[in-house]
Amino acid sequence: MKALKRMIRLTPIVALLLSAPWAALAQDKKPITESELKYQAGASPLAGEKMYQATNPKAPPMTQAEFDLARKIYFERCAGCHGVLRKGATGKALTPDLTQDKGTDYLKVFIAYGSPAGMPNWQTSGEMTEQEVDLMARYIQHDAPMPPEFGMAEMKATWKVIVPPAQRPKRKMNNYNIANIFSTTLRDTGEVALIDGDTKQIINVVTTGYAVHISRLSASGRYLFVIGRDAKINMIDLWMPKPDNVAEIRIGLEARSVDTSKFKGYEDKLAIAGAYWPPQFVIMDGDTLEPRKIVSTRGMTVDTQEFHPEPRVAAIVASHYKPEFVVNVKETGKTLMVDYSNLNALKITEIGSARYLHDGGWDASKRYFLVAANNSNKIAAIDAKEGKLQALIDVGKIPHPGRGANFKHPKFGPVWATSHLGDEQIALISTDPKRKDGFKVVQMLKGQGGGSLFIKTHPKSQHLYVDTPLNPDPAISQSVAVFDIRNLDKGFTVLPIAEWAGLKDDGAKRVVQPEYNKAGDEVWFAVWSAKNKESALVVVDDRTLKLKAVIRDPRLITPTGHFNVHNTQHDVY
Ligand code: DHE
Repeated sequence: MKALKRMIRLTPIVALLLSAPWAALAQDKKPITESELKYQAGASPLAGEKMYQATNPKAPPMTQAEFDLARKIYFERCAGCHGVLRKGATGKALTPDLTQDKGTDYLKVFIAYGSPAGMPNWQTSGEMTEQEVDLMARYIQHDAPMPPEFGMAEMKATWKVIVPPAQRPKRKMNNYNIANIFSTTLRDTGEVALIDGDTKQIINVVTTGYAVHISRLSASGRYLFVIGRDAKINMIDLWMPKPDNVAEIRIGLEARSVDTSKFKGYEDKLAIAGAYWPPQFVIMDGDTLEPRKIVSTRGMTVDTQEFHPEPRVAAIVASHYKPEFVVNVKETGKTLMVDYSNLNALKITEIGSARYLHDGGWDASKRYFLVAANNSNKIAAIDAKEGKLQALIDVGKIPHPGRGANFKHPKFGPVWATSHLGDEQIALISTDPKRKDGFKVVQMLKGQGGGSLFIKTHPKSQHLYVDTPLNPDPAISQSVAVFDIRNLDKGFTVLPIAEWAGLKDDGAKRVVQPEYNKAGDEVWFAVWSAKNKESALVVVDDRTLKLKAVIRDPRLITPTGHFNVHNTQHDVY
């Protein structure tokens, strides 16, 4: 009742503000979609970090307790879009110079009611109380508190070699077909399930970092590296009788990416991980994770050339052409080619493209790395041989390829494909530099809808799978579209993956990330529900597009990504 009265009192101001462009608060921004919002607005592990209260005398006062609560809410709900230091990313910048001019009432309306540009209606949706909205409106008028740095001493303090290299097996000590093991992210339990791709049995559930994100393989395929959102890396030895952790380290307070050196002569020698906070990447020994070199990514943006204090590290891949890591930096819109042949005289080639670089993968020749600049609706193609930008390609709204999909188009030759979070299109980009239309979109397919995250094919397959887990329509988020590569104009077939899982309860059952087995004749999907609901993995026979197996197990809590050892090791996608 009190809330309602308060809302009514705010009504004229609400009407005024909701019709006024929120863009006045920051740089002009395109509206963001519901799918993108769901994707970006995940809780940051920084919510649990201690930070000093920064009090701005021009802002409305806050007690220490209020500040601590507001800070926690900010990192749980807001930081994914507005950035750690509130400099803006998918969401607007919310620094005191911008927010104080607006005043508390104005800010409260925006937080409570949201905006057509994509700001959620936190109060009217019931996600925040009136008191919390008031708290947040005051909080964002104070200076953003700075989370702590994380240098060599902090890293070393978290570094553990659980089984030293000398005590590890000298040869494979199990009978698993290692190349066909899948590492499945169990997002909300902070674990990965190692699943035997041949028998579909769980080999081990290994404890990893918080809200674990991706898995990558060493060049030899022996070691599996897993990174959590809390920047913890776990190194798992697949040669052990029961594969398990042999080393771990935290390389920061928040992270998403990890990879290992793949160039000839450097196989299994080095590992690299990129952090969201602090904005930095770290090169480590490939067999122990001992940190060797930390490099900050703070610097100037590619376009307006202004300083950015928190350029997060997004996708990292290892070059096959040179002893280099390809490190993509989100907020500055730059790809760094990091030459790891001499860590004491580190050479970095900086290639500018567009903001905000996120995820990407190699073309079939592994010479070109194609990365989504998702806020610019572009794909940047990096030539790893020449160390230059090959092309900046306009695609659909918010491209999100995962690592993309490579196949031979019947008419246009080799192409790399991406789907989109913001629309239903699938962009096919020619990756043949000799063609006139090389590194241009040669065809746009129409999929089921927006909210797509991952797309996949395999050199032995004639199919292209496109998921749509963040589409608001459950019929679309719970199924997957399959195209016949030989006849793309025919449109797609829909596979009801969630229905095939046969789950009894009413979970979200989002179907996420197609991943092939080693042979390329079956495709695995996660059917992802909340932590307290049952989830499953569904395996499809790629030849017949019929259900082949359902993997259900009480330990499979919130499965999301899955990574086949062979395909991940050899960049097959
Ligand atoms: Fe991811 C890859 C960041 C939310 C599942 N994700 C990546 C990469 C980055 C990233 C930078 C590329 C890593 C690389 O290749 O080195 N992801 C982020 C976010 O910042 C974001 C938007 C919000 C967040 O809070 O983390 C986010 N991601 C998600 C999810 O909600 C997903 C769907 C479920 C989950 O497990 O959290 C998810 N992201 C994945 C997966 C990959 C990934 C499965 C690897 C794709 C691949 O094929 O390699």
